[in-house]
Amino acid sequence: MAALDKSCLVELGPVPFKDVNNDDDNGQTAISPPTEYADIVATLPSIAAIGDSQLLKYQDVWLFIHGVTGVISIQRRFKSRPGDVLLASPPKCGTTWLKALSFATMARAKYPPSDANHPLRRLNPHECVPFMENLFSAGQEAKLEALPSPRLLQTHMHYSVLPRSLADCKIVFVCREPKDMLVSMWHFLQSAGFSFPFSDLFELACQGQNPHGPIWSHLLGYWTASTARPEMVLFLRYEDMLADPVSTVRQLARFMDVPFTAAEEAAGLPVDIVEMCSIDALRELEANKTGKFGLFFKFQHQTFFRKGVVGDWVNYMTPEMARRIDAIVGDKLHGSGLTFTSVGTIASQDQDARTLLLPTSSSLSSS
Ligand code: PAP
Repeated sequence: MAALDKSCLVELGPVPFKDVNNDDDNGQTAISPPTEYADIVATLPSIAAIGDSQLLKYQDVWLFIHGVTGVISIQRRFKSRPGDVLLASPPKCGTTWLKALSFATMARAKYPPSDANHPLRRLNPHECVPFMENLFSAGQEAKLEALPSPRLLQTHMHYSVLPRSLADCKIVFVCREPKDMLVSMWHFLQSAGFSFPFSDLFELACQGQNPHGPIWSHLLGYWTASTARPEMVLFLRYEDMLADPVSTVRQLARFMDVPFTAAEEAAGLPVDIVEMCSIDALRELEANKTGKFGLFFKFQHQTFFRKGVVGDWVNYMTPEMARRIDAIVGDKLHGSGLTFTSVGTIASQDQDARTLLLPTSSSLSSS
């Protein structure tokens, strides 16, 4: 793939997706799912999961049916461009935050964080950076073509199912301690109208059958890629981002080949970006208090900004549940060098839990 002239990246920056594709109804009336994959979909193993819905197993990943169509369509139709940057994650691991930080960092010349009309002050982060599966499953991939380079794109796909053209892009992956991820996912699905006990999602996760599961193969795919090609795959953890968001922003800028200059550092740009993208700042904005995201499932913008802490799992899991999933995930990750550490006993208060559960970062090669 031909390289993009990096000197122009800072000047250009990504353009907010919604500024280019501004449908009144967020693309609702233009939904036109591809039908040519019906034969493939019909043969896939399926399970009844999460209320009345089904999950299908496509290339060893459990997905809602729209997700399957989206992934197949991406595998067959996506055309990468020089300069594309892919943000990848399991759901509920900090995608919204990573979108905001990455967009603000890459677009800082055109949209300084001091700008009162900054795109992230008038749009939800998901309206700035498109979710690929959503668009391809709705037959709306032309909207990605309309987006000028450099493009920031987002996916929940496992590394193993990425088409070559996407795997060759620069990729930023963010993950999160799995128990907190599951609690966040449960709240999120409840907010979209799914009604089921947390224990259902927990059981699915233990079997590797949660939406976008197995959790461990999602993690291992990007972990392995990041250790093999650290200049192309940046592996981040939500917990590390919370502990030191300014360092994360600097890391993002370096990785995207747009490091902060001495003048930008002196002007406090990394700190300004972190403050603009903090959960407290974002959740107060009208764009995030109102509106919905999603084509097949609808999620209120406000549901993307819940607690934003480490260790909320203690409020939803028994010690036995925690030990069980820790053991399963630990066993699956064994030997990879990737670990998640839950220290101590179950705390009764959120605040105690946060201090107990901060992960060790000894296995991180990316910091
Ligand atoms: P998605 O996969 O549906 O896009 P994602 O953004 O990855 O969701 O995850 C949402 C989580 O990130 C929420 O965690 P919680 O349920 O445990 O609270 C949400 O609160 C958290 N989050 C969203 N924005 C921020 C932010 N700016 N800073 C820190 N955490 C955030």
